[in-house]
Amino acid sequence: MNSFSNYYGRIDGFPSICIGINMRTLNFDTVNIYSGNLVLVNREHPITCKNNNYAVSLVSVGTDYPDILLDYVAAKELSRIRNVLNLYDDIVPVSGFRTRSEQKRIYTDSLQKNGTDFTEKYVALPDRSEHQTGLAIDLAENKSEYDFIRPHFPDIGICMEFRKEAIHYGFIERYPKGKESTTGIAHESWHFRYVGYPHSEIMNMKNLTLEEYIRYLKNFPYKGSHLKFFNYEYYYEIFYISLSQLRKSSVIIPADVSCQISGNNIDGFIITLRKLK
Ligand code: DAL
Ligand code: ZN
Repeated sequence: MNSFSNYYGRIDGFPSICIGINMRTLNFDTVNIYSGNLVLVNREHPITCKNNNYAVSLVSVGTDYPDILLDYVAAKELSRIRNVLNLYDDIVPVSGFRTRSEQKRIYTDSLQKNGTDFTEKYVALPDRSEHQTGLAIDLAENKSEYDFIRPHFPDIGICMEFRKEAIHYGFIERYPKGKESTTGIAHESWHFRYVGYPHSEIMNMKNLTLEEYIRYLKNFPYKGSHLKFFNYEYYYEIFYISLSQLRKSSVIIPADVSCQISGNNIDGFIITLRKLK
């Protein structure tokens, strides 16, 4: 298995990659605050979407599962994990993208079948489910029947290998044990969320849920010190800019770095810069 986690870390002395001569200005469309890998979707922060469905580029997670859809980048990274671990049918996808009406049906059915306590713990309300973003996938160990709401995905064997490897490809276990009061959802060992790299790595190192990470990133504003990270290949620099700050100033970055912008679905954007070492 390819593991290079020993090379990861924060680098405090490393010069900012925002120092440069050739610069470019980033353009923001404020409606994009509701989309991107790092959108926080939970009880307090529902999805904002048009026509009842969230705008996302979906593909199936594999030819064997034409009905299970995921955001195309998340699907690509998922298939890279499956290749690296030589996963064939050991782990199977159970549920990916859901429309609002699918989420509503799952919620209502569960209320009838399992009652309120169970449903509130394990099923998000319509528009409060990150399955509607196409960035979440439920997986099961391939052992005969599986439960749709709580698939079996244990902390041992191939499932544990997947859990560890997924971090290197932008996925996090979204509802960890011990963080139920932060996420508002019970421990779900089977639910993975694509947040992108290196965010998955940083969240794992710092033991942060998405709720906590989105708050943490506010310590790294555009006009302040940025969050720095590297691996064997790239330097990364991450910062946050609020909508109100964006109205007052534009964001200027070096011309020679690659850049990803994600809304946080609350009040601003997270910018991730990447440069070859
Ligand atoms: N099971 C997760 C919380 C959902 O329904 O989105
Ligand atoms: Zn799920």
